[in-house]
Amino acid sequence: MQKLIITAALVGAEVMKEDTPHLPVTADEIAAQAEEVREAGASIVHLHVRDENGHPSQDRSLYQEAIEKIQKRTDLIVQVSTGGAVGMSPDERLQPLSLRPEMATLTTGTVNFGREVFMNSPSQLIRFAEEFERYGVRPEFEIFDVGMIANALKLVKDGYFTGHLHFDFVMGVPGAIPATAENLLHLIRQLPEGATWTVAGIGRHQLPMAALGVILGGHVRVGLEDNIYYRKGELATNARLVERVVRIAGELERKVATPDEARQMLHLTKSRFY
Ligand code: KMH
Ligand code: ZN
Repeated sequence: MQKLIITAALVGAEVMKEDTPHLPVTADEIAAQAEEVREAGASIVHLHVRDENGHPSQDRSLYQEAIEKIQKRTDLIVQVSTGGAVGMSPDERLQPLSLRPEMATLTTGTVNFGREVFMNSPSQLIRFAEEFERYGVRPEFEIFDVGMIANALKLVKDGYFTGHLHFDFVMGVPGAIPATAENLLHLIRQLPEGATWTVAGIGRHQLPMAALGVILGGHVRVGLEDNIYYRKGELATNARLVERVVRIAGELERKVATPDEARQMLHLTKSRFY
């Protein structure tokens, strides 16, 4: 099996400081936790940012500040979000792409998201794909439901993306694909030869889906964006969530990738802009 790539989703757009004091919201807090998860074994940081009130934002300069601080302290792959928060406009969501980050997420379909709808219409997908092409940013396709894989492969067929393909299965969002082993196997079977995948379980599904990712030869995403608990009733920190995945991988004799090893596996070119 390939070495395990661990992504730390440190912040997200839904969890607030009131939910957990461990959530990093300022650029300094984000960079400090990036350093902690790097030490714990993560090789990618999935990045959202917050404004001065702690609210989700896709502001280009806030991303720039956070990325510069992360890159001063770590060699992590920085993967910015183009998902942002539900209700944000495409223009708002696309802002961090112009920073030419090493990687960015691209959700390839519309999905119910709790009580709301996460909009990614077909015409919007083309607009997003054109912006990825324009800035030369490598995508991680965010797959919240099975049809989104076909949508991603259509963008590939239409020539928007070439080269290595990497997918993240986000499983267990209320309204989207349930986090079960059967569903994970079904998602994996849809992928083209040579593609890589990560699994991100939401809430209490984070731990079992991470274990399945390790066992099945995929990669794993954990972090407070997806789950704030270490176990029932006990709040987690980003570092502890990563440390636990490293321990599971160790018991199963799966080695953990460094950021540079992950770059090779995902065919990325290192980009640092400070
Ligand atoms: N916050 C969700 C609506 C991504 O980062 O690309 C979208 C999301 C996916 O978190
Ligand atoms: Zn995200």
